[in-house]
Amino acid sequence: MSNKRLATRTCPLCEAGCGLAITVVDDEVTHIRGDLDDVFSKGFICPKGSTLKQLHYDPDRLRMPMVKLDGVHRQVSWAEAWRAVADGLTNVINNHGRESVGTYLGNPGAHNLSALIFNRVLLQAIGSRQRFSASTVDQIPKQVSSGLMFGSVSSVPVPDLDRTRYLLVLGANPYESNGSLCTAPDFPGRIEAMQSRGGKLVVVDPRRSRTAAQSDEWLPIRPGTDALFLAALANTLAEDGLQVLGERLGAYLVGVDEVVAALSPFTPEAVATTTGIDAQTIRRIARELRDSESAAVYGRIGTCTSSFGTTASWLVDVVNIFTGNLDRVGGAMFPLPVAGSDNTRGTAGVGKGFRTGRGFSRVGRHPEVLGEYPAAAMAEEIETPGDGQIRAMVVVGGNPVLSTPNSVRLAKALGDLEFMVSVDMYLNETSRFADVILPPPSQLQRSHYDLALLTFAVRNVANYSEPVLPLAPETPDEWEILAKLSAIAAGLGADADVSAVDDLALDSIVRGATKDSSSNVFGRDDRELVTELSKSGRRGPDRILDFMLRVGPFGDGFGSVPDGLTLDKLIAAPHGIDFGALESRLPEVLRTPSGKIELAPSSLIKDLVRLEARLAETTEKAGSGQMVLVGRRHLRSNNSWMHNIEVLVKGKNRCTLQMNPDDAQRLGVNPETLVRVKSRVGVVDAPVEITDSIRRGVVSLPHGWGHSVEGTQTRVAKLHAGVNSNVLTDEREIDPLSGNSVLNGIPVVVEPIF
Ligand SMILES: Nc1nc2c(c(=O)[nH]1)N[C@H]1C(S)=C(S)[C@@H](COP(=O)(O)OP(=O)(O)OC[C@H]3O[C@@H](n4cnc5c(=O)[nH]c(N)nc54)[C@H](O)[C@@H]3O)O[C@H]1N2
Ligand SMILES: Nc1nc2c(c(=O)[nH]1)N[C@H]1C(S)=C(S)[C@@H](COP(=O)(O)OP(=O)(O)OC[C@H]3O[C@@H](n4cnc5c(=O)[nH]c(N)nc54)[C@H](O)[C@@H]3O)O[C@H]1N2
Ligand code: SF4
Ligand SMILES: [Mo]
Repeated sequence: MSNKRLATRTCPLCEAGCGLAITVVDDEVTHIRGDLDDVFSKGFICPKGSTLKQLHYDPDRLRMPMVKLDGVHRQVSWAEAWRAVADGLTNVINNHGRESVGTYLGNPGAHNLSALIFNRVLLQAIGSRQRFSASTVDQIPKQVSSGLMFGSVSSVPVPDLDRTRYLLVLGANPYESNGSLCTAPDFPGRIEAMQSRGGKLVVVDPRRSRTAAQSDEWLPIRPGTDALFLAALANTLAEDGLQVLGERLGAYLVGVDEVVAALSPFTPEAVATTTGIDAQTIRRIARELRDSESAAVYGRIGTCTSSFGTTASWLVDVVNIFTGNLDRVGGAMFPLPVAGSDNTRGTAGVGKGFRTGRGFSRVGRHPEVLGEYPAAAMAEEIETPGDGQIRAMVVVGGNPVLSTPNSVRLAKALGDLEFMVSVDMYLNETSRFADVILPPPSQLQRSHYDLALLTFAVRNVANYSEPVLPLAPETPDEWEILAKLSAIAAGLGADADVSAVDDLALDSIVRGATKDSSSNVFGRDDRELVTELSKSGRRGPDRILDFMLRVGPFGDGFGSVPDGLTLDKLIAAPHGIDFGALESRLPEVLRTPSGKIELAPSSLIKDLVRLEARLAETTEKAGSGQMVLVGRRHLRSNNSWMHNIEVLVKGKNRCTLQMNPDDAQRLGVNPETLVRVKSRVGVVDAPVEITDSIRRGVVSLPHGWGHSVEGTQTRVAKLHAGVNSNVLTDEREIDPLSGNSVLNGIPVVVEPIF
């Protein structure tokens, strides 16, 4: 008799967090579909969701560690791998000190409960300031602007998608990406529902993306100029008079007059030429936003990965405020995360605030931001001799060789390290440089809770997934890998006990909460709470999650809140628990020293001077091969690492350089030929795709491709290699306020290849 069961779990591949219903027969996954009963996604999935099965069974996915000997990776036992890590790391630390160990934490860590809890432990154990992550090629500008304005880097207002009547989207393409910093399974369906109830979608994007194609109005902006467009929207609103702020928002704001004054140069007329959007349109959009029953402005990758990433992110919320839409139904709202958010801890309404620059990187003198330095500075920190030079790297779930700027330089630098360890399930473009690769179990063999992404959800929901398949015998879970690495970095050796690391991690979290006078366990005996938590037999992130749920805003407070949430209760609800639509959180959500929304942080006001200078520059030079490069995402792709799944890569080549027909004609480029693209830092040859869905003067190449390098073990991806767009992006170009890389709006020259 075969043993058939149905399991549910949240898809960990992108931020939408869809519920999956997984059929398992005798511990073999036979089928994955959308979970119709999931409280949030209600059956929706994209083509990637069902490929967790293919990912699990992918023969190239590493099941055992690898150690590199004489340039070749070979499979070893876990014991041997741990000895190699202990030797390698200890040597570097003993010879060069802790600062010589760098870390890079990649994107999948934001979708992974083990990493979300134990990466922090690892960073502490390593004890180096040389910390880098995918945050600085992504969302850190929004976190900085939120930190400065609202006092917490996780207080990112999200569009109240299900109730809004007007959505202005800048530099995001949720029809392909399924949304980001706005957790909303079936984002497209929610947009269409808004349109059916009479709402309007406006998309600002140099490309007529799938989202732009669905919009009621598409504004093909010049790359890199969103901050100017947003400044002009705010300028128009201020000029018309800000009565709309009224008492509701007015009472919580400081710095209104200062912002209004600083925005005065940015009239719609002043920005029209540079942005490519005429003054009349800018004024009209500003007034539509203000006069709509409700409206939200939402900016993502296109606004963040620009030289004015932080300023644009701030201006998004300035416009949300100037139209009266912050923190109200149908506007831009603050979620109330069920677990783990720093805006549900500490005194409500006031806090220490946020600052950057508590230290500077060694070579480029980049300010520290959220405890890290720009990923773009990683190569120089490895190459440049002197005290604190990076000699060893620990990479957890990241592929910076494909995802960070000037990849050629970074790849060379990684090759020159004394020691490198990757925690990764593939031998790929980055992990091929690792002396030791430690593979985590597959996505189906671990528990899950979207601790990070539910912080940005358009409804307050909680959903826990138990592992669908068991771990192979003698195989560590990812948290055990991270805990062991931590112990080794702390000098405890290859045989160190991971449960001691786990206990310490839990103890420090519990102690913190019992000392927080606003916590529902304030003043309780921390030993007693730890004992209570441990009764379940849970270890690692599950035990810590239980604690986070119980001290969260819906938690049981270990008995102090009858009917409150615990992990047991969440497990008993396999389709998740919906705590309802977003509700107003001002002023309680604030953690600024003033207890107000800081509308005019000095660093942002100062950056407007730099922004004004941008008005004088032109991005496109007519009559030459000079173009600006932007990226794009495709529904069937996930950054750099799902290209080894045949069903996702088969069919026509998607790694093409999109170009407008007028530019193609001007440059003598013929359809379906190869073109050469050159930037300050590199050159790639890519097949051209001539399409009128892109603005003149702009070309687009997706990132995450370029799988033809030597020494990897990704057989399918190699057959669909594509080219690496980050060979072209420039590591010198960063947003000075956040350290984020400029990945869009790269000056390039495009030439036909004859
Ligand atoms: N299928 C799929 N889904 C994903 C991912 C994936 O790789 N594939 N990655 C996930 C990750 S890590 C993230 S961060 C999110 C990102 O989610 P999104 O922010 O939605 O990312 P993109 O789809 O890259 O959309 C960015 C858009 O910005 C446009 N753009 C480029 N430059 C500019 C500019 O200067 N101004 C404006 N206004 N627009 C510009 C591009 O043309 C593109 O359409 O997606 C997540 N979801
Ligand atoms: N030009 C350009 N570059 C970009 C972007 C862009 O829009 N344009 N987007 C940027 C963005 S938004 C992001 S988020 C970054 C992503 O940058 P990275 O995080 O550096 O790269 P990923 O492609 O996500 O690679 C993830 C790695 O983790 C491994 N992995 C997958 N799951 C797990 C897991 O559960 N545990 C562990 N330990 N490893 C795992 C994969 O095998 C892969 O090697 O790329 C950025 N780069
Ligand atoms: S949209 Fe994202 S979370 Fe949903 S199935 Fe696709 S990859 Fe998974
Ligand atoms: Mo990302």
